Parts: sequence; structure tokens; C-alpha cells
Amino acid sequence: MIVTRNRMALGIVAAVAAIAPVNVSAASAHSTVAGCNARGAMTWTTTTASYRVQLHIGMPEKMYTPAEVKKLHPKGGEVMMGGMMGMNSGMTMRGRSMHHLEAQICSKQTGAVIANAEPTITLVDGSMGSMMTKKLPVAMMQGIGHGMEDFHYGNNVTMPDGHKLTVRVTLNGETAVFRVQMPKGK
Ligand SMILES: [Cu+2]
Repeated sequence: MIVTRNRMALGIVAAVAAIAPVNVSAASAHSTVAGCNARGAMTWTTTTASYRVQLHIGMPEKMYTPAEVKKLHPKGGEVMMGGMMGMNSGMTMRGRSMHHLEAQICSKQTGAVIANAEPTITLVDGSMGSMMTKKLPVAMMQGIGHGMEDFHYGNNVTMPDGHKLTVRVTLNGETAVFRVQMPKGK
């Protein structure tokens, strides 16, 4: 009986532990990307001549096509509006973790969210003396249940734990540069 109770208790603890971080990340991902002035732990904002660009790096997001959203009615994740297809899984290896990297671009003058553009996003790893440059396949997305105010660009991507990275978001010849310190791995 005690054994059973302990097992049940463990089961509940494990379930809470598994659910809690997902809820937290989903909430922070959307509340911080919802507006160009929003702030969060892994969110950076900078401006170029014409744009205000907000970069958000969070937990990997499940990315759906509009057809999949219609069929599956997911409660979370993101719907792809165009661009490159999202990566829902990828090779992870020691020292690298999967993240969701996304950038929202707004007009500096009007505050309007720039949709259906074709920005390029590159990641430069300057840690360990190595200069690795990676071009991100850019999908256009919106958080499911959110509207145009959440329109952004990015993808799921594996990134090196603990490294210093430079993320560049370029649109119409204007580049927003972010210096990012990735968290240590688990
Ligand atoms: Cu996204």
C-alpha cells in the first residue's frame, strides 16, 4: 500500500514537472512576442533605420501547416504562413540543444508588424575561437490562437549550449544585430 502510494505520488510529481515548463515557455513565448515593446528573459529588441526588430529564443515549438491546424485543432504551437517549412525535429547531440528562434519585425514609424517579407537570419558562433556561420531556413509563423500581431520569422534550430552567438536579421539591406549568450546545457 505504501509502495503504491509512493508510486502514485511519484507519478504526480513527474507529470507536474513535465507539464509545468511547457506551460511556462508557451506563455512567455507568446506574451513576449505579442508586441514589439514586450520584454522577456530571452528576448532582445533593437532598431535599424526603418525597423524595430525583436528576437526571441525559447523552447522548441511544434510547427503546423494551415491544413494540419484545420485537421488536428492543436491548442498550442505555431502555424506556418509561408517561407521554408518548419523543423519539428532535428539531430541533437551533446553540447547542443533545440530552441525556437524567431524574430518579429515592425515598422519603426508606424509600429505595424511587417508580414510576408523575406528576411534572412544568420547565426554566427564566435565561441571557442571558431567562426561558424549558419543561415536559418526562415518560416513565417503565427502562434496558434494569435493573430497578425504575432506574425514573425524563424524556425526551430539546434544551437550550441553556453556559446556566445551573433544573430543577424536582415531585411531590405538593413541588419539588426543581436549578441546572444546561450544558456548552459542540462
Ligand atoms: Cu515562431
